[in-house]
Order: sequence, then C-alpha cells, then structure tokens
Amino acid sequence: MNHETPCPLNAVVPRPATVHPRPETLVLDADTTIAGEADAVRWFRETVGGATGLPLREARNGHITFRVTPGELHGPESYRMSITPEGVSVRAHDPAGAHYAAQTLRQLLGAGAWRESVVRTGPWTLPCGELEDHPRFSWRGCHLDLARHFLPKREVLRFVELLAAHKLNVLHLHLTDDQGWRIEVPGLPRLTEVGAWRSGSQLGAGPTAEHLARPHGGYYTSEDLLEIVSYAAEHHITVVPEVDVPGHCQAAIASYPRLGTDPHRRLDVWTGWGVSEHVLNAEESTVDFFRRVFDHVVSVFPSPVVCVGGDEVPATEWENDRRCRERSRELGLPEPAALHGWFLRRMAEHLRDRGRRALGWDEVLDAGGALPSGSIVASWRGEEGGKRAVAAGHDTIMCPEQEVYLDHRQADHPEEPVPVGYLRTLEDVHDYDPVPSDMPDGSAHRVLGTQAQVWTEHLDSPSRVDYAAFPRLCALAEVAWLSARARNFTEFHRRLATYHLPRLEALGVEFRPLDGPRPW
Ligand code: TNX
Repeated sequence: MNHETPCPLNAVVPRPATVHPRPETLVLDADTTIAGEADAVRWFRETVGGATGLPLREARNGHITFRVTPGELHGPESYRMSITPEGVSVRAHDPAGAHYAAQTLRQLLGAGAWRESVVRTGPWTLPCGELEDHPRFSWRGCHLDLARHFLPKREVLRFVELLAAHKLNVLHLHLTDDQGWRIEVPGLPRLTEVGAWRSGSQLGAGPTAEHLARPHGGYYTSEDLLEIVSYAAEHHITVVPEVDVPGHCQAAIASYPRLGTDPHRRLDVWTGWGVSEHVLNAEESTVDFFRRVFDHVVSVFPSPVVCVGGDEVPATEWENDRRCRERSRELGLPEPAALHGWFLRRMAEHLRDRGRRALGWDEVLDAGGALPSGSIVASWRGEEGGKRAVAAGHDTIMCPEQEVYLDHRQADHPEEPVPVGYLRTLEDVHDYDPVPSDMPDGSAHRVLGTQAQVWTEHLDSPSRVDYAAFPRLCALAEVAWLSARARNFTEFHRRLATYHLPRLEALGVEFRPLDGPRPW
C-alpha cells in the first residue's frame, strides 16, 4: 500500500458535511507554528509532531490556529476550517469540535502522519479548501466486552485512540458478566480475587484442547479505570461503565454465594458461553451490595449515564426456588419473573438519586415495572425496543444486532476466524439508518444515536478485537455522523481502500483486509 498518498478533503472518514476543495497546497515545515485551544494544540503537537518530526512550535499567531467560537457554528462538536497556502484557520463550537478538526488535519496529512515515530521527514502537505462538519448524533458509541476476555489496560487506551480517530465519542465498557468480573470494588475483595479468574474457556478463537484448558483472567484497579476515563476525556470520549444485573452475574455469585438464589451452593466463574441460569436473588442485602458496587462505579466514572445491563435474565431459578417465590409475593409482584424489573428499578432509582441516568438493554422494557424517567434503552434485539422506549417517553440508543454487532462474522469466507454465526458485512454496517422510517412523528430526537457492539466470547486477543472492529467501525462512524441520504457505499469503499486502510496499517491495526481474512 502507498503510505505517501495525501488524503483529499472529501476523502476524510467520516466524510465531512460540506467540502470546497481548492487546487493549492499548504506545506508544513520546521517553521510552521500552531496556536489556540490548548487541548487540540497539545494533541496535534504530540501525535502529528511525533509522526512527522515537525517541531510545530507554539506562537501567538500560529500558522495553524484552533479557535473556539460558540454560536457561529452548527452546534455542539461542530467546526469549520479553511486551509490556504498560508495556513489553517479552525473555528470550533467547543473543544470537542477543535479536537475533531485536529483529527481531520491528521487524516489529510496522509497515512505517514499516523505512525508513532518519524519514518520520513517530509515534505508534509495539506490540500487547500474549506470544510464544515457537525455530527448527526450526540451518542456515537462503541461497546467493548472486557468480561468475556480481559484486555490489558494499554489495549483499552489504544482502543480509545482508535475511536477518537473516527470521531466516536462514547466507549461503553462491559465490565462484568458470568465469565468474569473486571472492576475492583473497595471492601468487596472477592469480586476480583475470585470473580476475575476462570479455569478455562468453553470455546475460544481456535477451539483446540490446549486452548480450552487455558485459565483466563484479569481486572482493572480504580487507578487503571481513572486513567482510562481521563485518557478518554482528553479525546472527548465519555466512558459509560456497565455492571450487568440481575442476570449475567455468575462471576459475582461465585465470589459471594450469598448473592445467589441458593447461598449454600458453590459456583465457579463460568467457563461456558451463552447465558448462565444463575441469577441474583432479590434480597434486600443483595440490593444493598449492588448499591455499594454502583456507588463505587459512580465515584470512578463521571459519565452522566451508567449501564445496569438487564439483558437475558432467565427466570427459572426464581420460579423454582421457594424463597424467591415468597419474596416475589412479599413484594406484591405478579410472578417471580417480575423480580427482574423490580431489581433493575431499584438500581436505576439509586443511580437517579446519585444524579445519573440508567442505561439498560431492551429487555428492561419487558421486565415489568416502569423504569424511572430519564432512563435510556439500548435497542439491541432489532429496533422494536427503541420504538417502544420512545413511546414510553425514554431516550434510546439504536444498536441492533442485525446491523451493528461486530462480533458477527464479516464475510462468508471459509477461512474466517470463529465468529458469532451471523453475517454482518461492511456494507450492512454502512447502510444502517438509526432512525427507522416508521418512528412516530416528532420522536426522532429521542434516538440519541447509535453504537457498535464488540462482544468478545471469540475475541481472545487484541488482534482479534482489531479484526472484528475494523474496518466496520469506520463505516459506523459514517452512520453516526451522516444522514443515510448523504452516504454511498461504493464511494465510501473507495475512500476506505485508498486512504484509510493505509492509515490503519500505519497505526498497526490488524483490520480485516477487504479481499479476505488474515491467515490466523
Ligand atoms: C447477546 S447483546 C448478548 C451478549 C452476547 C452477544 C453475542 C446482549 C445485551 N447480550 O451477552 O455476548 O449476544 O453476540
């Protein structure tokens, strides 16, 4: 691939809203200076300076200036920029807009500007012209499952950079599940002493006997998570933490058996995939336990939204256990299955009392009992959940598995690595429209945005996460920034192949090549 091709203004991903290219170029050299919004300046100097060797000295009237001028522009996160042979002038609505302008400039410099260190010394040129950009949605997310497979902190930080490079602004971290508990909670040490480790895996990326037997684990300390949050904030990304209750909880029950429906049963952290039938009991002490967990979550993550999970909760244990049946009668519930909604409501109310909005997967709508107002529903089993949520007065994130699940296989090729079975091509992701055409009138604003899901049952290494996420996440960025009308797959595909895969390659991302799988 040619790493020297500079990227034209209209080839940026996601494609900017309006672009007026001009034939001239701006040459950046050792005398080029930079000024303006401090974070954008710092980020540009560190990344572009590091890759190009340009000193990019700060000077009062820099050749490249980032100014924040709210009011003049299109709204939150928007920016406008003009590139002439004399310099670059950026006007941004806010620091996020300035950061996106800096990201755009880095793309325009070509793939060489995405290396960690200097490979070629120049010349470094920018195409001239005017460009204006603003996102379609305020929630442009990617979810990452750290529970099924732990990723070292440095990989999570790298993932943050990759999201920022595509102007995505939410990283939803799935921190707990049947197969692992990944967040240290002060005062509840067994959650990570026991819950963060499992003896093997039922099916990994390459299901050999040796692979199955391999123990797996890891967790993040509060300091690790604070570092991730702060690094994400530098990139204008909100980290939305998820602690999944009251199902997907076997790792927590293995750590503290009193949380389960049978306190005398000793469970292991689950080694199987799928959904464990072991769920939380709905005792007051378990409510208190998870209030404590969420209090800690709130203390680490400043996100206004905290995810309580709520997906895939089998009611079998509640129905079969005498104490659970009694408990549900005592609470005045119509059936033991309604403990699902009852428990979630308690958690969502607790978060509301702490000034946070609860986010739940769309099963929360079936769980019985209305969610507190302000709660958000993630519509994953298609778009019905999102539509129902909006009808009930909630905001929604559209993230249907039929469109934007990146653990699903991306081509019908016999050599694809073990994926979740369904086919989700680059084109499927690209063509997704998060606002269904049959949304009730006047309710489109309740679709806050969209998010891709990277579940990791089969993604047991950073390479495999790269492979699943890219380049489909590039397509999701287009979905999150542009209306369906403004998108064209053939044109996107050409842009991606010519300018962006070389950029990902320069970054060291092990994306899925367009012409077939990697050999591992
Ligand atoms: C469903 S999406 C799940 C996850 C799995 C995923 C695999 C959701 C809320 N639950 O637990 O990892 O399918 O694609």
